[in-house]
Amino acid sequence: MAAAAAEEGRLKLLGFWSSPFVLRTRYALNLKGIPYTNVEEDLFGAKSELLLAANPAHGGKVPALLLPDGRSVSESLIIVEYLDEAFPGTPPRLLPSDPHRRATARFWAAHVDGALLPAWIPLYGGSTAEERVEAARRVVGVLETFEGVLRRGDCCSSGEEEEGGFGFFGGDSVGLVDVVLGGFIGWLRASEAMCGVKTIEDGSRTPLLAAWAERFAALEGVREILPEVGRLVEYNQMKRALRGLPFLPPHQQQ
Ligand SMILES: N[C@@H](CCC(=O)N[C@@H](CS)C(=O)NCC(=O)O)C(=O)O
Repeated sequence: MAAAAAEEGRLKLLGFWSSPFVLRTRYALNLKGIPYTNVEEDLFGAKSELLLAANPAHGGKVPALLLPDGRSVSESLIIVEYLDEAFPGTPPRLLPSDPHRRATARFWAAHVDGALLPAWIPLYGGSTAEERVEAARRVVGVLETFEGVLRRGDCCSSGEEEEGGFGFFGGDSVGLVDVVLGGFIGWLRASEAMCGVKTIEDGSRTPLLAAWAERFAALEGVREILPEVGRLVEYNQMKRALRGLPFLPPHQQQ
C-alpha cells in the first residue's frame, strides 16, 4: 500500500537493460537525481500495452517515458531534452544555455545516431568476421571525430580555454553529448570480444575519448547500470544465434 502510494506521482521509464537508447535516458535521470520507476520490457515476448500505447508510431520501441498524468514522451534524444527542460532545477543542466552551444550539442548528439549507430550495426549483426572487423574500424573513424569535439570543447568552450582540458563534452560536468554517447560505452567496450578490434578503449587513436569513457563510466548513476561486457557479449551471441549467425568465425569455433 505504502509502496503503491510512493509509486504514484513518479515518472516511469519503459526500457531494456542493454539498449544504448534506454541507457542514455537512464543516465540523464540518474545523474540529475530525478526519481523514477524503471520497468524492463519483454522485447522477446509481448510488449506491454503501456509501451504500445506510448509509442504506437514506432510499434512500441523502448525507451518510453510515462508521466504521472498519463501522458508520455518517446524517442531517447527527445526524452533526454524533455527531462532537462522539465527539471531545470536539478543539475547538471544537460543543454547549454548559450543558443549556439546548445545547437552544437544537439548536432553532435544527433551525430551519434546518424554516424556512430550505422557504423556499429554491422559490428553487432554482420554476417562475416570481415564485415565485423571492417565495422569496428569505421566505428573508430567516427570516434576520432568525437575525439576532436571533446578536445576542442565544441559544446562548451568559450574559445579561451586550452584544448584538451575538458573532462566532459559538457565541460566540467556532463552534458547532452555525454549521456547520448555514454549509452554506447558498454557496447563499444564489447567490440574486442565481439570481433577482436578495440574501439573506445583504443587510446592510441582516441586518447581523450578513452579517458572520457573511463571517467563517465565511473560516475555515480552510471556505474550501477552500465552493462558488463560479458553480459552484452552473451546477449549478442544469443541474438546472432536467433538469426542463424555464428558468433565467431568458423576457424575460431570450438
Ligand atoms: N530512435 C529510437 C531507437 C529505439 C530503439 O531502437 N529501441 C530498440 C531497443 S535498442 C527497441 O525498442 N527494439 C524493439 C523493437 O523495435 O520492437 C530512440 O532513440 O529511442
